[in-house]
Amino acid sequence: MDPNPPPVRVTLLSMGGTIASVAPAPGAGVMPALEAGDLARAVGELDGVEVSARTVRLMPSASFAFEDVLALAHEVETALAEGAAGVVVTQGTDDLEEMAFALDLLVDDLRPVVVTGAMRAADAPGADGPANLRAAVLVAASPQARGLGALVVMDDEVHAARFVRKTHASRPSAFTSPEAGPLGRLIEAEVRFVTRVAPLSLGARVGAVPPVALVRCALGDDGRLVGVLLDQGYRGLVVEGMGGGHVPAPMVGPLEALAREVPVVLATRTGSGSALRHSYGFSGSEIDLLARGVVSAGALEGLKARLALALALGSSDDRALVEARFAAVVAALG
Ligand code: DAS
Repeated sequence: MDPNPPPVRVTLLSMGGTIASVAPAPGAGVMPALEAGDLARAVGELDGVEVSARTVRLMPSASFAFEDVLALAHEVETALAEGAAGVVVTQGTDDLEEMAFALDLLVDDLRPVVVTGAMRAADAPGADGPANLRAAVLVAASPQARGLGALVVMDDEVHAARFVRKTHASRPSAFTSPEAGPLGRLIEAEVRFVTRVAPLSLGARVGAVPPVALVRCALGDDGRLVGVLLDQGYRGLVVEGMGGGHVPAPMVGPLEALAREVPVVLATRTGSGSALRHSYGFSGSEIDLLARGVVSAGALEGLKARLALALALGSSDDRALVEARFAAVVAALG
């Protein structure tokens, strides 16, 4: 065995968010200000790991557009092509679960891509950013983290991008995987996995991503919003139905009309579990909607179903191919 193995190279790509935020003046609201190098310095030395840092964006995650998503995926691929053993992305936590899932679908590589952030600003007492980033670097450098798709590391837990959600507005433990639990944990700076998932990929290059709407249906909804989507330029819709995937009867007509023109996907608004396929037969039930050309999101929750559909639409103009790529992602989640 080599007594002095070369260091494991991890690339840190920073996008802004709370982990990079400080107050510009006493009492002012925090803003993204720290560069990737500042974040890397806060982590300190890690035995056997060499971190190189690059700032890609310095912005709140709520303002990311698909152009930012595709640019980040390109940066990740570049870092891997340059020989990194793994990549860590730091960003705001507001839509971190979406970015992580997009990277899962876009980056086709067995090496770990780990997304992290912070719930407390860099200048706050008990700031969680440095600890989260240190844990994320350890996971990105770990051979055990290979082949698991994109991962999210927060609060010493390792989550699969496909399952993780931000389920609290402010606690450092805001990230959970309601359906599956974390894949692993960090204990005494050691990465320990309790379960594994197979890698996931859209299997296609993605260009310009057209607008896809996400509509959560609610008691008394009459579907008038669905009726205007096409004129507003939307090229797909994910509807989060009640329970197993049910909508009020007046929404059925608008959904069927829209599904004749563009892909319409049915998810559940419950936050966990799968959209049903063959249990209920009333008007507005999942059986009724699927028979009218709506497509099931299966176990994909609304936000992730929207991403998968949007990226699939960005990969082709052929509707059948788009729906096949979307269905393959749904099938991979079981
Ligand atoms: N909510 C902040 C964060 O957790 C802001 C953001 O998402 O950019 O990072």
